[in-house]
Amino acid sequence: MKKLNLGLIGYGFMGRAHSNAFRKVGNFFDLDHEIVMKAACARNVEKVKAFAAQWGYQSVETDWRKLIARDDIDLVDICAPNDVHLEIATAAARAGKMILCEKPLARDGKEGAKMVAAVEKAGVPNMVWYNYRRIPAVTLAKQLIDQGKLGRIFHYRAKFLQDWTISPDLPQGGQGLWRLDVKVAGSGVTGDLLAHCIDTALWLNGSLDKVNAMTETFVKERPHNLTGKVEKVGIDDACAFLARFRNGSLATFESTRYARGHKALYTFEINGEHASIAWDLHDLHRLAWFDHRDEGRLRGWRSIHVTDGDHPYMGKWWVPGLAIGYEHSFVHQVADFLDGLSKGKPASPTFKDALETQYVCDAVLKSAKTNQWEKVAQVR
Ligand code: SOE
Repeated sequence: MKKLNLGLIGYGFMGRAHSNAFRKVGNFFDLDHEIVMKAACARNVEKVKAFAAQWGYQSVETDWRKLIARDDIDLVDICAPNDVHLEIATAAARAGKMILCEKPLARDGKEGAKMVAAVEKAGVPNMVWYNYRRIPAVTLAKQLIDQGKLGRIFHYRAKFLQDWTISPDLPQGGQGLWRLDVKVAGSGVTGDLLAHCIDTALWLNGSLDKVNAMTETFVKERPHNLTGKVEKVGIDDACAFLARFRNGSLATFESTRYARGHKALYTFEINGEHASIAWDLHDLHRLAWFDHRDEGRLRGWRSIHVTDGDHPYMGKWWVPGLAIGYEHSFVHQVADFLDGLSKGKPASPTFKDALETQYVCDAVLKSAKTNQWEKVAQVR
């Protein structure tokens, strides 16, 4: 086993999700590499020490530059807010580290392109955590599409609905709430939630050609946690857009944090010439499937319980019929990254793959301003 020393930056929600994956992956997947939880890094020394003790990191740093300068770190995982992704990734690439970066890659395409240039110049393995690709039911959807079982695809419909920012009393900025601060996040639901929908869509159905979007900011001002002042809200609270794929299929995407009753309702439905599929994060181990080629009397929507040994990733877990959940998508992503290292094949989405999502987000936000269809820039 080759040891791979990990340095993790940031200990919020994603720091925990990733750490859990790093700890578990070797127990369930047969790999040539072993992750060593070498160091956790965050500014607050007490908190990062507590985090390191809880998750089994051997040491702590309070300055990410020091972490990157360490010779005993091979792999840097960026779980810090979006506004520092570019700076950390560029420095880590220059230091020759492998880099994993939490989604979205950056605040916008410009930053994302610089990150791609940095990892390509350094020639370091890299990957972005768009974890939903690796929910077994979503991976099964990819297999079915790639095998041509849907035939020509006419429609793609996706939404990601939440309701946690409805209260006007909720502040913006600081730990946990930086997603509401445009300077840190780059955008609102577009970069945070639609980015997931776009990543899955590009993976399943290819590139998008153009988009036509509308956005809204329902609560215009919020107290800022860091300045203590009431400040203008710069993020999009909701966004909906129409799109055309390059393969000719039509798409609708919608996301909001104002859909009372919905906590993380990520769904997509794809309608093809022969068959349709639908998936729902709240019921993530199921894939809905309708096949027009079935015998007429028996034709109907099936709900496939994606928990059998021949379903993607499931042979590595329990016995058929026993479900896994959200956290396992992260375990699968680490497993694929490590497998890719052994085979010399990059695991997707690489920074370059994720730049395409960033360009779609840019076009969406531009279209919401211009009220016009906007072309999506191509990744070169
Ligand atoms: C926002 O609430 C959030 O945590 C996103 O940042 C994640 O990427 C998404 O998977 C769940 O919702």
